[in-house]
Amino acid sequence: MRNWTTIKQYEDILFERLGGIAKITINRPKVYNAFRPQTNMEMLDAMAYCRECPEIGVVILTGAGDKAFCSGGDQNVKGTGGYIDSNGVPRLNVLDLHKAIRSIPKPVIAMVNGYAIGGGNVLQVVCDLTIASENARFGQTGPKVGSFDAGFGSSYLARCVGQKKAREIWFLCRQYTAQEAEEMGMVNKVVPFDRLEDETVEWCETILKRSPMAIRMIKRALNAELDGQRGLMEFAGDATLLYYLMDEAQEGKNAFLEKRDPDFGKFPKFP
Ligand code: S0N
Repeated sequence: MRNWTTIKQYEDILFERLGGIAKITINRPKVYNAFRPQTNMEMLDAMAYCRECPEIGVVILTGAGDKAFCSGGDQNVKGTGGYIDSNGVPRLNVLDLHKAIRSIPKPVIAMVNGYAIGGGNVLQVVCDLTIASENARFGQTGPKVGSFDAGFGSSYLARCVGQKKAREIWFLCRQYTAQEAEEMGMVNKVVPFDRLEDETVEWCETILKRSPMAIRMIKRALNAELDGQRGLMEFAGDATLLYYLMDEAQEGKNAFLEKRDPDFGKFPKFP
């Protein structure tokens, strides 16, 4: 057992860290870690913390217990127009979580400890990497239970497993074993359940030894291809960040503050 420290208390999730690793655990085992609007709001809050905290370099997303990673939207609160939260407002705010996972410039690893079904499967698909235990089961249920995800749950799934397989997953709503999920490219690695956390932490520790800027740029590049103008904007934003780190950009600012013409001539003009 590792000594995780609680970062913040929530009702639906656990939020902990171990050095540079943050772990967000959906903690609703009675409903197989299905999410309600509040669950997503809490995960968004935790993701915002992970983004802002300079010591955190990688985020693990998992579910409590040994039955489920996440079984998608909580069917008990599914109403007309979305999942109904405590003030009666229908929401589909898991989509905001998908955007946060894509956008955070740090790797997010799904640690799949059981069923990843419906919106739960979409959640692991959206993560940068997936490590699953042998008991994990994957699948979409939308066309069976009256929902669908035409966002990353379709387009990015197809990038991972191919168009034909993605159509099979959505049209037939079957379940797939962890091994099948690995073979089709939806999972990076499958390990015995009692190895799951150790294996995931080892992957995190390896990532933490790598260059954070290089990781950030490669995540942006891999996202940009699918994310259109938004992906390009985030990639471009990081190009600006790199430029701001250069003496050349400092010269422009310094010249303005010193009320003189900038001397950009001294900077190299690379081929
Ligand atoms: C996970 C399954 C396969 C497990 O089956 P098993 O082992 O037979 O256990 P059960 O007895 O069925 O379940 C155990 C207990 O857990 C409760 N429960 C399970 N899943 C849910 C759930 N999603 N909501 C509420 N409760 C759940 C059971 O009721 C049971 O409780 P008790 O013991 O009290 O009876 C099996 O449980 C299963 O198939 N679950 C349902 C999976 C599902 O269909 N999920 C919803 C799919 N839809 C979405 O997720 C939509 C998501 C969404 O919001 C969205 C919207 C727009 C764009 C994108 C998305 C998106 O997809 O992300």
